[in-house]
Amino acid sequence: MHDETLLDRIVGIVGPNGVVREADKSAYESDWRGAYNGVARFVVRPANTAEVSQVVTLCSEAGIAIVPQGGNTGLCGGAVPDDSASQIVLSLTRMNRVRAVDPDNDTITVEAGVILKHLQDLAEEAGRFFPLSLGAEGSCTIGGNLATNAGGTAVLRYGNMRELTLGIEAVLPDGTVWHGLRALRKDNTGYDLKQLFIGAEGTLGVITAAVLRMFPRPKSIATAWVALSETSAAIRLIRRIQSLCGDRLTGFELMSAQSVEFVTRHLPGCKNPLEHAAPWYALIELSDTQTEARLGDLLEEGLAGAFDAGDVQDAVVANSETQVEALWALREGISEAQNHEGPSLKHDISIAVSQIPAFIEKADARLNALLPKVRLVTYGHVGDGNLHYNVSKPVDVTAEAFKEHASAITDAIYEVTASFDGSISAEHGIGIAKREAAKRHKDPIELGIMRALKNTLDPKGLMNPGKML
Ligand code: FAD
Ligand code: S2G
Ligand code: ZN
Repeated sequence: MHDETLLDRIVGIVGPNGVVREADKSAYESDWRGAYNGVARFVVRPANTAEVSQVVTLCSEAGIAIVPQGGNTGLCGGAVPDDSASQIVLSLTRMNRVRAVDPDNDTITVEAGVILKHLQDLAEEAGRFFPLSLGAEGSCTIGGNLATNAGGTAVLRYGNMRELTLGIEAVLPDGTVWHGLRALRKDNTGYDLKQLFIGAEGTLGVITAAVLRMFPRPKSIATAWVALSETSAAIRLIRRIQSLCGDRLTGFELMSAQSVEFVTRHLPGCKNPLEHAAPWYALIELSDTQTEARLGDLLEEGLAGAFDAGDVQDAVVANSETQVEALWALREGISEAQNHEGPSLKHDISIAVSQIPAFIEKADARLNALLPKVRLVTYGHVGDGNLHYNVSKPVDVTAEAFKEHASAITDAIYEVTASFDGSISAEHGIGIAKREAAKRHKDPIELGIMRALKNTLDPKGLMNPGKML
């Protein structure tokens, strides 16, 4: 179908405001880091599910591929078009309505284009809490959070998007609308179909809305920044705090000295609150629905025990909201700070929590043998067994030379991950970035089942082709 005809047909569905002008397309054609770039035939922004359905039907009949896009903060190149200028980027950002808020059912129903931070605020306005929290929450969307099964810093207590979702509405690759917005906690009538689309990265259909769980709002928190001598101390500390506080432990983030040093070097106002440097740091957060829950005392009791056991070298418990924010800024700033240090390689791996120290030891040894003085920016949601094992080039190595080592470095990290029966993607998905690695490391039977599902739901292969599978 010629561009003019196609454009006329699309404008006939979404109106002139529903198609991004040629001059403004570039923001939709590159990912957050500029690591993945493409050319969209058109960027289409439907306003509602009916328009999504009509555009998808039109594309299905015309054999035109679609790339669903939310906030475009994904880190695996899953939301950008290829460079054929044949694919339509379908941006869900205009679909940002709140369809229902039901505090008594503890659910909220929103459209895919709602920004995560806005959803957190909506839950708060309803006197409730929506726990998903990640560094990109100011621009990532609920549709993208679902499509990548996003995790973030509160998974330890609340789980990732799979656990936070009760129902979804989606447009299938042939344009059919699946009305799955059920607000039921129990529905044992066959396969749990919503879970097919959650984490599918837009390869099985376009998620247009979701029923999400809300939770009692925490009324007190306690946050500590802890200096650790070794990673095994971090694992012992998680269990110590959990034994003392149970599920009031809502966040436990581990950071290497290198990670923290990048942040204090590049992000103005970010300062390590502890006087003496340590090889590792942990950021620990407790929360409770009681206003006077003595969380600070509990945290101090746990840290004192760890100190006596030689696990903790030093610690500070935040004594103000400002200090809590400053500690989280140290943690959330790592991603951005690393960008200031030249080319980096990101690895979002997961292994059993107990294996974290052995993994780090083995992976560090492999990388130092591969490229001496490589800088290891190791941090992440260690309570979930999820490490962001990111690598920055050695100071005295050129970007080009570092790039020549890139695949050997990533292969080595994924081999070590596999030796611990781990996953090459804990929370960011596969996209383009990890497609080849997934072919090597995922169980072939699992890949076969995934391909069978993809061929059944998207026989023409028009939904986000080239991503994930
Ligand atoms: P996009 O990037 O637009 O799309 C991501 C994928 O979902 C693509 O494959 C796209 O095709 C698909 N998609 C998007 N919308 C839809 C839809 N409506 N229907 C079907 N498919 C769709 N992620 C974490 O899990 N945990 C973290 O802690 C975390 N921290 C981050 C920190 C920073 C600073 C940044 C930049 C990113 C971080 N991310 C993290 C990654 C990213 O924010 C998440 O993957 C997020 O869920 C992506 O949402 P998005 O709306 O930007 O999706
Ligand atoms: C985080 C961000 C991704 C990265 O900060 O938790 O998910 O590796 C990560 O920069
Ligand atoms: Zn993360």
